[in-house]
Amino acid sequence: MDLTGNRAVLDWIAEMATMTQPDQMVWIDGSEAQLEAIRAQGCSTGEMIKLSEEQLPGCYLHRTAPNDVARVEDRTFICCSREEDAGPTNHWVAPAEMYARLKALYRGCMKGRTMYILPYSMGVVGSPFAKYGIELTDSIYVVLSMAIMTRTGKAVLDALGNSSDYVKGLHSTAKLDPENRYIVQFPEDNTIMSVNSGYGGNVLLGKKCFALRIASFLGRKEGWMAEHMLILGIQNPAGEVRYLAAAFPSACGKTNLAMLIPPKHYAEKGWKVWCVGDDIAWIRLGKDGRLWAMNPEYGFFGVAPGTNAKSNPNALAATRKGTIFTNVVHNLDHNTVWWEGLDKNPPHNALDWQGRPWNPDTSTEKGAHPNSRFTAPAKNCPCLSPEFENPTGVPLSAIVFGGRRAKTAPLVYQSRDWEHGVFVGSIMASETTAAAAGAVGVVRRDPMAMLPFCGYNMGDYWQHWLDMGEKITKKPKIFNVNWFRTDEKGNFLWPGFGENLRVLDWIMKRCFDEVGAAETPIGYVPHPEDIDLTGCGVGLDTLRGLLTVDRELWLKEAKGIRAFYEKFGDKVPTPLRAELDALEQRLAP
Ligand code: OXD
Ligand code: MN
Repeated sequence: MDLTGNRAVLDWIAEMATMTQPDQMVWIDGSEAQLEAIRAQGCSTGEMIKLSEEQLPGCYLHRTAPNDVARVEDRTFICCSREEDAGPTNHWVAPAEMYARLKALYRGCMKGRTMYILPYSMGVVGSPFAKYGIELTDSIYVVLSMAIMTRTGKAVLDALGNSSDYVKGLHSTAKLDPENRYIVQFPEDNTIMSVNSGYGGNVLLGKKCFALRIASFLGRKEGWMAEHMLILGIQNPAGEVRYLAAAFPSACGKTNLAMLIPPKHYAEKGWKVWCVGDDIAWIRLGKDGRLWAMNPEYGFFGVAPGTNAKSNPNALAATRKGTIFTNVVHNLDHNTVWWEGLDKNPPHNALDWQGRPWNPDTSTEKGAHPNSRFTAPAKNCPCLSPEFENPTGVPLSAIVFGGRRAKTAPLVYQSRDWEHGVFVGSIMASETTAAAAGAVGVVRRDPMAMLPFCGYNMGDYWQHWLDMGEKITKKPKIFNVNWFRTDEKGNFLWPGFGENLRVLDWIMKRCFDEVGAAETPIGYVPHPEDIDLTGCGVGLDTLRGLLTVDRELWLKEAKGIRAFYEKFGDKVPTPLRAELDALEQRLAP
């Protein structure tokens, strides 16, 4: 029986079913009983493996095809009518041509399969900030993962009513053919089409496809922002909680920062840190003139390797129940999971991420895929903010950008004002590490960490940031952090992890005019004595070194920025070009 009488919804589903020809269609109502039946169904085919109910209650293991283990940026498209609206950093094909290409791939692809109809909400159902989507999929893994990552079920359809304001998503694993894998956003049609993949980032359509690519497009149109940012609440000993949102490129410790554990010295004084979100922030202008951020998701899709009781005990705790693990090691003795960096006791009776016998002593390959993942309910996280379900989100005092730079960026600096802050976000960059394929130390620009996620021209996106700035009367202050400065031998100078709270403490004090700063050509840096170093093992001299701004390096950096901006031609907003000129002038000897 249909779960809605909404004509627009029913007509679209009928059209998709005519194209894909599923054997049967199942509406996901969001009930635990239905999800449990689907889990059992997944286990009966081997798609899901039930893990030890004693050690990992309600947890499952899933494996993707070996050729399908990550997001595929070269097969991800923004299909709007005009190519220039997608911009030079997105792949583009004219919508009609792409629809035709996809139609050929979808035709009959669900024969012999079930089409699941999954209504979901990004944000609290019924909130004025929430947006709704329906994902049609032939994958049980997708249904069960979306039920963790989003608020799912009939309540969403009830809230949608007869409105046609929802995002249409069609996903099929089809033949898992990498040559015909497509992740396509049609922002002008509120439509997402994903085919030939089963990997989370490509198929959990609420996440990157909707909550960033489509939502960033909608945000520009409607006057709000969809950002690739964590949201964090920092509670000081007075009990006051101040919030920030932060964007980092991958491999910069974003999830760890989102669930930071205060160092002993801070914990003893009564500091607490609350996670509102680990990946995506929808940010709106409140009636009070402040920016308000909410996390549209309901779970965490985190990288497993390296997650352990020391690096991120909160993330680990979140994975101890109701979690789906993908592409990790299966410990056959205990029917549990393991990954590199979990602990020093790899299982000896085990299967690797591809389901092959694996022995840590003799296998030359890693047991878990480096991009193996967990899909965990946010509610499991011990430091989840009490404001997580607040329909309007939390007020932002600071916006933080970051990257991995060995020498150039200081530990922290504050932008001069909003426009300069937008400039700082637009020049975000990380140096490649040995962990990724390719040359080490190459600077990759990733403005606002949105390069693969901006649903329109990046130049227009920067302009949107500037336009928002015009409207915000109580602007958050904008900062840049770099936890990764090294000495001559390549050793990290800053301990990172929980100790980063010392920097966030300074950032918050700046936002409330509680501390001074020193002006440099790139912005304001702390007076070293204003960062509390008690018990972190870093001396004042090292901190001084961490805060230096090397003019030569920055002049070189400015050249790199100029070359990067060239890509966007006259789409680069004039105020950002002016910021670059002004930076060069301030750096001039
Ligand atoms: C993610 C990503 O998976 O940014 O969150 O790639
Ligand atoms: Mn992300």
